[in-house]
Amino acid sequence: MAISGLLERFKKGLARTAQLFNVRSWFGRKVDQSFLDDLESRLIRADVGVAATSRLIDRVREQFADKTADEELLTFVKGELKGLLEDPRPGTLAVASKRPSVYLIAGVNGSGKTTSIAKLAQRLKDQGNTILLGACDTFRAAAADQLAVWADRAGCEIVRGSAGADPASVAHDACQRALARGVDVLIVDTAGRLHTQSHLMRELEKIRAVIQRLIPGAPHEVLLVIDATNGQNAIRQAETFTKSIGCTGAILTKLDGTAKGGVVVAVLQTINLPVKFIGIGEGIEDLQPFDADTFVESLFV
Ligand SMILES: Nc1nc2c(ncn2[C@@H]2O[C@H](COP(=O)(O)OP(=O)(O)OP(=O)(O)O)[C@@H](O)[C@H]2O)c(=O)[nH]1
Ligand SMILES: [Mg+2]
Repeated sequence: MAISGLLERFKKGLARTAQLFNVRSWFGRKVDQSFLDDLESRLIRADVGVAATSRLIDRVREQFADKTADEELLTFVKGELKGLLEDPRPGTLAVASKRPSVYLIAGVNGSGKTTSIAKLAQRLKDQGNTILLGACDTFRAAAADQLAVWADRAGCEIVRGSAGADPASVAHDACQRALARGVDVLIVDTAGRLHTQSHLMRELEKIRAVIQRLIPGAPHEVLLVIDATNGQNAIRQAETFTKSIGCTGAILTKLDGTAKGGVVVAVLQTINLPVKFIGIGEGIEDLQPFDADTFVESLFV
């Protein structure tokens, strides 16, 4: 996608958070305590997180105290936010040296796992990969059906078990099928679970262990799907998931439905998880690779 097209898509998806960052309306104001309080409250409401917010406010105070807010201040704030989002790890998905690359997807109920998998499958297929989906959400009968509809649309195969089957056994079958078919990518869907449900967290660890045993080096990514509308609560959930199954990255969904887009900063700063993709709408095109520059630019319109 052309850069300007991507920026437009980000802008549209992030419009609700951007409302909080309408800095141009502050141009001409004196950078005094009331200005800093205002900026601070906006950053907090956008769920940037307390630690990152107070650091940013201190930096603005140092540089701009008693000056007049202008384009220079805007550039400074953008630069600081980009700095907070800087990450040496690649924003792209790890690719196995030997097929298949396996991506395990986890997260709390309704966070957007299955639809994000559909969007991801379509994206990877469009890039020329063959894809197999593993429907390890055997908790709800409808879950595998939902994934099957998406698999059909994207034209990829799916491995599913009977309702109530052991999800790890479905993961086992999916890995074997992926190896037998020589597909490029296996994406494994799992049932939503609360981070506090320890037996369900253990089930996830078992799925992971099965994948690891059958395919050396796998899973190549363990992606935590986080509903951005949960803001700071999502951070606490993410910490537990990361401890339990060693997440390698996050997919932050539903950014279009919230003003809490700053949670991207918190995910990176608090749980040190790179944001690989963001969901900015319900359409198949609305899962986009995260790009810190484009993200920050779209918050200041
Ligand atoms: N607006 C918006 N809606 C989204 C986004 N991602 C997912 N959704 C919606 O969120 C709802 C739940 O999505 P699912 O993919 O079923 O969530 P899930 O995590 O698989 O749910 P469980 O399997 O029940 O835990 C659906 O209505 C999706 O369309 C997004 O980026 N933006
Ligand atoms: Mg699901």
